[in-house]
Amino acid sequence: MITVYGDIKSGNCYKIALLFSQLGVEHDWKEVLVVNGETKTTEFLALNPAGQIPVVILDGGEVLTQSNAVLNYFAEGTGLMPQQALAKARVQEWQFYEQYNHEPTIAVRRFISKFLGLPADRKAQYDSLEEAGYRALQVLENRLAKHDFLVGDSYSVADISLYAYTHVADEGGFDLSRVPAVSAWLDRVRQQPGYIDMD
Ligand SMILES: N[C@@H](CCC(=O)N[C@@H](CS)C(=O)NCC(=O)O)C(=O)O
Repeated sequence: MITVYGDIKSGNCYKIALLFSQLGVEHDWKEVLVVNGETKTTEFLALNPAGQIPVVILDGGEVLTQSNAVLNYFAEGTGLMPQQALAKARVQEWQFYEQYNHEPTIAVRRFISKFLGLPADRKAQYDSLEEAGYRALQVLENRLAKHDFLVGDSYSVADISLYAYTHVADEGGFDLSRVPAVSAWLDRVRQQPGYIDMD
């Protein structure tokens, strides 16, 4: 049985829950909470020295980390991962963008606000990420104003990677009405077969 260590409220973990639901991958979900220090115990660090969720244990006992690597591993050979090399690279383009520009702004503001309760000593960081977060959303808006999905014409793991934190960006203080094409795409993702919510 595949085991996932994660917290469904974390976008990086939710990506995996969403993909597994859409592909019908049976798994055992073990809850691990960052705010309780559960990712920094000796036992957890033995699984993932980076001290982060999600962590996935494959059937054979191999440990797989990095949310987008997990998505790509399970999506390979399914309709959610294109077969052609350039289209696969396009999926990765979005995933690297997500991890370098989108997640560090949108997810971090959400974490500071929703999980830490916007403490005074994190307010400057929270404020400093606003402009870059809107820039990251605008890049999505530019693509989605002309296309229904991020890669090609159909739903793929690239959409899962970017949907995870975008759909809860309001919890990080972002006004999604400023990006109408993104909002319409969020609705399209919600209509995909096997879709599950974050909670
Ligand atoms: N690049 C990693 C990021 C994972 C990550 O940042 N996980 C967060 C929860 S969303 C975490 O475990 N944070 C605890 C920490 O960094 O100490 C991935 O995509 O899986």
